[in-house]
Amino acid sequence: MPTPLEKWVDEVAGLTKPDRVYWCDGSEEEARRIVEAGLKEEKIAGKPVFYELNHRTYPNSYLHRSHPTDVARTEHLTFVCHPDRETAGPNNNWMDPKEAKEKMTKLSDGCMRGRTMYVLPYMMGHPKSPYAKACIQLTDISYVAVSMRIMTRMSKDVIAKIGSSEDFVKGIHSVGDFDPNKRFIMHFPDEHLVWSIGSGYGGNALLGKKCFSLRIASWLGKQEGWLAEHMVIMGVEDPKGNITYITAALPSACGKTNLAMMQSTLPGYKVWTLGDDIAWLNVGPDGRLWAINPETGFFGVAPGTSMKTNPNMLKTLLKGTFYPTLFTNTALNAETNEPWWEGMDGNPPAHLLDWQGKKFDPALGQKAAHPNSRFTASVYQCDMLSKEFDNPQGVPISAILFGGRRTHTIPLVTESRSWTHGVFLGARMGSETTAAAIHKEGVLRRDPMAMLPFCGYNMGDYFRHWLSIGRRLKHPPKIYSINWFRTDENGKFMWPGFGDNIRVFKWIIDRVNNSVGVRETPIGFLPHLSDLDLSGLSISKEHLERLFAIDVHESQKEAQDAEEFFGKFGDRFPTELMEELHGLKARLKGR
Ligand code: GTP
Ligand code: SPV
Ligand code: MN
Repeated sequence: MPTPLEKWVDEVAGLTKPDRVYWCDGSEEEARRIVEAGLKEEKIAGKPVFYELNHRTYPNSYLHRSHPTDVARTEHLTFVCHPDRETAGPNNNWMDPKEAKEKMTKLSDGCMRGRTMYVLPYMMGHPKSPYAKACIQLTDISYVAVSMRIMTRMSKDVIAKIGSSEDFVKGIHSVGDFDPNKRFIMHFPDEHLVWSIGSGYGGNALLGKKCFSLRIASWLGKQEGWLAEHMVIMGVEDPKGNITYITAALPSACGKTNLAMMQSTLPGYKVWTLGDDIAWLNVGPDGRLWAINPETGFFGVAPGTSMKTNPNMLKTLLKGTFYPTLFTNTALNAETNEPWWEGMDGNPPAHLLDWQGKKFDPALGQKAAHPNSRFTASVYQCDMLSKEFDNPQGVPISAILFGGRRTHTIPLVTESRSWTHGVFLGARMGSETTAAAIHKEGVLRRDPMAMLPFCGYNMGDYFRHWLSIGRRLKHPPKIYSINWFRTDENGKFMWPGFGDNIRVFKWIIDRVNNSVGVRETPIGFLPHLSDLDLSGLSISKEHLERLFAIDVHESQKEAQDAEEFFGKFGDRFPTELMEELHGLKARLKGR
């Protein structure tokens, strides 16, 4: 008797008609073979899936050039198919599940012909964690198979764990013919199923990542009483050796990987990495909030990563273990056979190929690496990985940070007055858009909790869920709003950022330990500027004041914009948060 898993794999193979079906075991030897297939047999628009890089300087590293139309998440082609539109909410594209299935079935008929279907068994979360989930993804491209082996705990043990159960997370993925008109990323939350066709890119194709661990998991979390969030998890060790665990939600390409790997500029402070993209948050029996990172890899933005901004990330990339390191859509130094991107070091090298493999001509004024070019590397290559990384229970969280790219209005750091006010600070978040998804860059959009593209259900209900989690916490984390991106009249970032962000963390830890006070303002609690440790930084008092300046007119406009956004959720938007908004408006008016 075939198991439900075997039956499902057979059914999908019957529809997609691959030449071969290959069940992965997650071994090193197997990874080498799949890379080999990507170097030689498999093609994308007639070109290889992988190119070998200089293994002397970049051990076990490969370059992947995607299809030219397939360079970022495609939010407009991403659907959450709840039985009714209301449950998906105004924050999601919705399609009736039956209609979506019919559409995908039609598009998938024979879509794997001539290819291998890889069956990937993996866990999101440590297998011993009570919060972990057993998953199977089917894919027809080596790049996704190898990436998933880096990003998740892939092992044949997962097949044994699933056994004859029907209870496993399903992902069907095919690159199809990369036609953007036939590209869809469909979620069926009630069936724990993601079905994606037409793209091989990151969040569109690594279905354990955003599709399952955020969109579907957020829905599971709503039903089961936990949260799936777009957050970095880090431990910050102080000079006495105490470690404070903190999570931070920032929209795509707004600094999570950089926080996760922060090289502190304050003596005695050290950051330990737990995750750079996704946190699953559970209320522990002790009434604290506990976080695990369901992933085991970094899929990080390459441009801007340098020995100056993020030395720990570069060291991780160069470590070279039996997990391969992948570079996607970076430029290539044709002389040294090494990857290159803007902001890595100095001027472009003389013999540079751009992300599509064409000779790079700086005179054309284009970037050599795609702005959303990325690296994929195992967390186990990271020297600053927290010793708690594999702890099945996770780590207890003392502070939650909400931030975005805001050139104006939002101060460097603001403390919330309560959990509810903190949820309000998360709900009113906005950020200027980046290259991580296909849309116009640099436009301010509301992005509550950095989850707008990833919340798998109505965000009005999501805000209520956040409030209900707060009610169950005996020791709730403090909640902060942060902003590293405020600019001056010349458009220059006013805060040095990167390793100097530790100065804000030090203040937050001092607040968690109740060792410094705050000043009350209409928008929340701000630091006494003298409590910020700016030793070794040359920053004038006037400059610092501008980082914290509250412009009443701008803040009123901000509140107005948030109110319009909240209005989209109608009755589902919680009154507690509307009261926070009214309180803010009244305080800004001086009442
Ligand atoms: P996703 O992987 O897309 O979810 O993004 P992420 O939040 O992990 O973003 P990442 O850390 O890769 O940041 C990407 C961009 O933000 C790069 O261009 C960085 O140079 C820039 N960045 C990160 N931290 C800072 C900072 O403190 N200050 C400034 N000015 N830029 C920063
Ligand atoms: C993001 O866009 O937030 C990412 C990259 O982390 S992707 O995996 O493509 O979603
Ligand atoms: Mn992300």
